[in-house]
Amino acid sequence: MKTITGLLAATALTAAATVAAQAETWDMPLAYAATNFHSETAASFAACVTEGTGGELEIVTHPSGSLYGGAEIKRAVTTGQVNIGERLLSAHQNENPLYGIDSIPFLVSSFDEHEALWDIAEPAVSDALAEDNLHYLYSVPWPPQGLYMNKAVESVDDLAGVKFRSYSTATARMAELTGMLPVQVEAAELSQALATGVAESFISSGATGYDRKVWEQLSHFYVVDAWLPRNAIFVNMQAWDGLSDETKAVMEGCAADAAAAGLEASKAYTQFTLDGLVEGGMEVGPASDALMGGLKEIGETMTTEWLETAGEDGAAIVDAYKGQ
Ligand code: PCA
Repeated sequence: MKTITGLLAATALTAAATVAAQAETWDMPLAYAATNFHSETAASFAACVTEGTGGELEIVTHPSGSLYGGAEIKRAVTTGQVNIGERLLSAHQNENPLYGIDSIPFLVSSFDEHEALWDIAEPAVSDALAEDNLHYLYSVPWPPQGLYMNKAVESVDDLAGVKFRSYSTATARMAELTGMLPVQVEAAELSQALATGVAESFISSGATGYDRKVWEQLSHFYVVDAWLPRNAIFVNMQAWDGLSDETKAVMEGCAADAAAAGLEASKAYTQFTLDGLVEGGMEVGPASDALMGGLKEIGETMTTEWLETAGEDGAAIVDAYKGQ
């Protein structure tokens, strides 16, 4: 009798311990504002996983760089300080040129072109992330990138000496080649950088200008469609390997839904935010032929530089895309 009671008690304890060990919470740092479509997509993804696992794995998002700033998120997930996060990949092009495949100037200018390139590039980028101890889950593009200024600009000559906020290797390089003065600033600190005069110009989507209400400091947005960079969501590799097959399947399903919903949200946010810039008082319109010509020339230099650093693997992706 004693033995049976003891056995039952032990079993109950083990069961309780198993439940306790299984119910986990993962913090998920995000760099962008809670109301941005990327953050909203990530919040839906997190809720989907929490619900799909019956609460065994709860994912809690932390937008606006409140847990880790954009620049720290990738390393925090690689090293396991957090198990999951979202990051703009092209900010890490200096670590691996493949992270900048989405920022080769004027290679793609529309969502459809961008998705065609990404379909080809995604497996290689996923492998690159695996080398950095990250399991790639999904990614979502930003709308096409245009030029924000505090004055009218007719040609690249007008850009000389302008203080420029960069967010990636490509944006910094473009600034250098146009004679601007780049300073790397996360979107979460963009309003402050503009208000204090640290920056007076930047390249980004209508989305980020809208999120940060940049009409308070800037006057012009030139539709340049230079590229569409992506935010990727990834999991620390050991954390991923430690999940049950059921949880992995839930995550993959939620990731596929999030990728599709995020793409649609990005498309919808494009015109909505350009309209918002106009409502805020900015002039939104195409760049002059002279400005576009100058930027495209610089884009060719940057394309050559990218191909040189990315080697055969990179060239194969670009060739496959162009050959379609
Ligand atoms: N917004 C992000 C990156 C690209 C974009 O459209 C930013 O400006 O930080």
